[in-house]
Amino acid sequence: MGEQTTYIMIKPDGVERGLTDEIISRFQGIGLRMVGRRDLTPSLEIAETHYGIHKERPFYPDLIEFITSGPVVAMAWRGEDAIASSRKLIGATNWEEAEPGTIRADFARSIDHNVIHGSDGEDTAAFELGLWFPDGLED
Ligand code: IDP
Ligand code: MG
Repeated sequence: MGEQTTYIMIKPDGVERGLTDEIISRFQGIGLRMVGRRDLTPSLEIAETHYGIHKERPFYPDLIEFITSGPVVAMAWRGEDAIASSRKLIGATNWEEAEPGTIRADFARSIDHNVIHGSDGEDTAAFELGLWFPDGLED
């Protein structure tokens, strides 16, 4: 599989509920290392670029409003099979369908406020890392 870097973001609900340290320790627990972190409230522009793929979906306006509503923790995590193993750790989009022990099963309480984002493939990871970390990542 090889080493990959993926884009992970703790959404405003996760930050507000004080879940940042717990979530970071879960990523460390699957053997990944953090190679970038920015704490910021996303601008409308970065939010719309990040979620542009969902522009035609009915939930898009609420999604943009939510993701720009407060601070997020934008992170880059690197390691063996980082993209798929992160998605597995995060769990399904709908928390009611997420595997027990995943971050969303444990903490999310609605499909729209589901605590965390993770890139879903190599192309989206590259796109999202470039968007949120325009100055690059640590080695
Ligand atoms: P993902 O975050 O698991 O990759 P996506 O399908 O890429 O899920 O959707 C992006 C985000 O949009 C979700 O994490 C969730 O916050 C929101 N979302 C997705 N589907 C719905 C829906 O049916 N209703 C409300 N919000 C949704
Ligand atoms: Mg997605």
